[in-house]
Amino acid sequence: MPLVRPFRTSFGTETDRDVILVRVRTPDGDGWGECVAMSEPGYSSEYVESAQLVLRRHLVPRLLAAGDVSASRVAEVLAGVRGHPMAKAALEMAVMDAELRSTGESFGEALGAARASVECGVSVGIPASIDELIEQVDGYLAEGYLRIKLKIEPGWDIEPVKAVRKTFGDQLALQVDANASYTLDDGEALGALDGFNVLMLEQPLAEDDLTGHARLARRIGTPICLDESIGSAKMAEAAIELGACEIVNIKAGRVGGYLEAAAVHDLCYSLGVPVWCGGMLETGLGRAANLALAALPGFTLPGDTSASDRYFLKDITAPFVMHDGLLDVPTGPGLGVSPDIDTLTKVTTAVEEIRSR
Ligand code: OSB
Ligand code: MG
Repeated sequence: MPLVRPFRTSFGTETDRDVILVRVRTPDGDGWGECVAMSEPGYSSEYVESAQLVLRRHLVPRLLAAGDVSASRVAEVLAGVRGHPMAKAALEMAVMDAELRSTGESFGEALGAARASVECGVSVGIPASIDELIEQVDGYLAEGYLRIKLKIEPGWDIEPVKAVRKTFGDQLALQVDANASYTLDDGEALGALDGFNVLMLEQPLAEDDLTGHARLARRIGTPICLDESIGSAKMAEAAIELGACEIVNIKAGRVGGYLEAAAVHDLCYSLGVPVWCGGMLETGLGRAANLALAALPGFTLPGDTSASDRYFLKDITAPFVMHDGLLDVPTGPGLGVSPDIDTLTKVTTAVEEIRSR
C-alpha cells in the first residue's frame, strides 16, 4: 500500500507498506490479523519475508495441529517456536477476532478498555530540511494531533527539536524517537535535549542495552521510554527495575500479541509506570486493535495511533477519522471493522492458503 509520504527513520525509509494479513477460517467464522513486520529487518530482526516463512512453515502448522484452540491458548501453542513475535501476534489476533465476532464481544471489551475514544499523536519521519519539518508539523497540528513525535538520529536531533519548539511554543507536547541510533558516547547531544522540555526520549540505545539506558537515565533529565527493548512483560519488569526507562511504548506485534500487550500494560499499571500505544504504520485492521488496547486505563499518554489518512490515501477498511484529536474505539464484534474486499484485492500482491488436511 503506497504511503502518503515517505517515512524515514534512523533505520531506513518506507515508501510503501508491504504488509501480511492473516485470515483464519474457523468453525465459529472468520477472523483477521495483521503482521506489523516491516519490509526490511531494520527496526526488528523480523521482517515481512521472515514472518511469511515462519507462519507457513512453523506457526500455522502448529496451530492447525493443535485443533480447536481459543485465542487465550494461541501463545502457549506457538511457544515452542522461539522469537518471531510479530508473526505470532498476527495469528493470535486473527483467532481472537474470529472468536470475538462469534460471541459479539469487541476487542476493547475483551482487553479491558476503559474509555470510548483515544488521544492521538503523530510520528513525524526525518524530512529533507528543517523547513519541510516545520511545514509537516504545522499541518499535523492543524488537523488536531495532540502530541508530536520527531524521529531523530545523530546529526538530526537538537536542531529540529529547537526549531519545532521555537515555532510552536512551550505548550506543544513534543517527544523524540531515536530507534536505537545512539551510543553512550553521544550522552552530550542527548543531554542537550534537557533544555527543550521534551516529554521523553524513546529508545536512544541498542535493543539489548538495558544497563546503558539505566546509566543514561542517571545522566540526563529527559525521561527515557523504551520501545525495541521491550519484548514481553518480563522484559518490561527488568527494564523498570533496572531504571532503564520511566515510560513504556507498547506494541502488540513486538511482544507477541494483544494479550501479552495487555499483560505489559497490567504490569506497568501496577507499578505506576505510564504507557502509550506505539504504531507500525498499520492498516485499519491493526489500527482497530491498537485503539482498543490504547483505551486501557494505564495508557495515559497519547500514542502513535494516527488517523488512516496520515498513512494511506485509501485504507483497506473504512478510514479512521480523527475528531478533536481523538479516534473512537470500535465497538462492533471483534475488531469492529473488516477489509473492503475490492480495495483489498486491488493492493493484494500474493495470497497463500494453508489448510488443515
Ligand atoms: O519506532 O515507533 C517506532 C513505525 C515503524 C517502525 C517503528 C516505529 C514507527 C513509528 C510510526 O514511529 C508509528 C505509526 O504512526 O504507526
Ligand atoms: Mg519507536
